[in-house]
Amino acid sequence: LSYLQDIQQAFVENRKLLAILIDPDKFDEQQVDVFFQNLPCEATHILVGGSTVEYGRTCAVVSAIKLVSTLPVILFPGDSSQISSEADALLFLSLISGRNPEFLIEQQVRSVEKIKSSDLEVIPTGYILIDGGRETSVQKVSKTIPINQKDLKLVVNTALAGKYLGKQLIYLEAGSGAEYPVSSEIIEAVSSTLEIPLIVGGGIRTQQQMHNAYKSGATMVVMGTAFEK
Ligand code: 1GP
Repeated sequence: LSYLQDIQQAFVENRKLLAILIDPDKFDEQQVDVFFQNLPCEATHILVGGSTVEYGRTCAVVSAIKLVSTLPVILFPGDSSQISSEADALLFLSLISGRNPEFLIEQQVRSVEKIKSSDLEVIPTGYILIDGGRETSVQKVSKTIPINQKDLKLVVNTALAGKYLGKQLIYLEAGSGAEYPVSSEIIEAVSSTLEIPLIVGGGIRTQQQMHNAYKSGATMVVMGTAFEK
């Protein structure tokens, strides 16, 4: 099975996935063993990426992870400089909630040469930024406005437009370190309309929040900040 097919199968079987997000700039490779010893046993994937990452850090961190872990490593790049051929797959993100061509198509075109010369599995992903109560770095760096949590219809229509464009996954993002995560209401509305796997992340810190996201229809929950400490 490809990495995407595995996620699609989890969606069909109602199996829940947990991705731990590693921001390469905040990760110490010397501590990689300790980090993995302390991961929850439910973790199924490692995501690597950040809004801005120092050049070369992504490759170094992915290589270090690969030495100690057999979990699939999926890139979650903030821009084209964060493509590492050492990873297994790539969330090929398009920030479809925003109107900044830089993150709708420019960075994607820039990353093509690196992707072509790698074995990375490319997973077309519609990335939707939703207001999580504070200005997060993805909002600052992308210079886009998150969709208000109250604007359910706009979130659903944006996700549907993503599906019609051929995105295989939709990522509902409140932003790393968000004050509150994407609401159950939004996750339910999108999952009942779309019937493709949903990734949900940003501001999820507790088991309760994680289970709420699953119950509402998320196939994969992403947690970053909660594990950085
Ligand atoms: C951010 O969705 C991820 O892109 C994870 O967010 O760091 O708040 O867990 P947190």
